[in-house]
Amino acid sequence: MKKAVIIVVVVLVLVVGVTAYMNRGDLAAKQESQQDAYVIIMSEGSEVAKIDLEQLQQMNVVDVEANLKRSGKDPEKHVYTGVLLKEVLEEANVDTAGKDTVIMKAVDGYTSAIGMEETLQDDNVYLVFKIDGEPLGTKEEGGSGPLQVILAKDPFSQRWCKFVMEIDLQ
Ligand SMILES: Nc1nc2c(c(=O)[nH]1)N[C@H]1C(S)=C(S)[C@@H](COP(=O)(O)O)O[C@H]1N2
Ligand SMILES: [Mo]
Repeated sequence: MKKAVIIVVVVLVLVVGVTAYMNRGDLAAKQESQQDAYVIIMSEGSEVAKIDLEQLQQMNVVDVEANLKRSGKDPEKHVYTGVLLKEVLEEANVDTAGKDTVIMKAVDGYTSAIGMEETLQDDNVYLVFKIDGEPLGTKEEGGSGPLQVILAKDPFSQRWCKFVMEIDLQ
């Protein structure tokens, strides 16, 4: 009986240790994605591209006006600077055929989803890096970047993804 208890305790300690060790890697990767300002593009669970701020700045960069609607506050109009997500996917040679959802994951654990149809619209979903002409700033700096996904046509902004880290096509 005593032996069984010891075995259980040892197994639990190992599980906790291994989980902590694995999360440590995750955490390092998260911090790196924010420091180096890049987003990983996944397609059905595997990485297909990695886009950093420098590459993004070489693409078709545009200014877009959008409403930031925070809960309990009046909508605020801001000008965001970035690239249409559709064009980012094209530039990165990511195949969108047969995919119907775009899942975005952020460094704070926030996840939001947008339909592929919306994503393929010409003036709606953007991967942005500036607000009103200034860098978005990181989470630590009280910002919403370095990279963020916005939906310009959405009157609410809860599906926007601040501190975006991963974009997963499914
Ligand atoms: N990563 C991340 N993105 C996010 C959120 C969040 O908590 N984390 N909140 C969402 C909500 S509810 C809103 S209204 C907008 C603006 O959030 P803010 O008021 O925190 O700036 O961002 C959206 N995107
Ligand atoms: Mo919100």
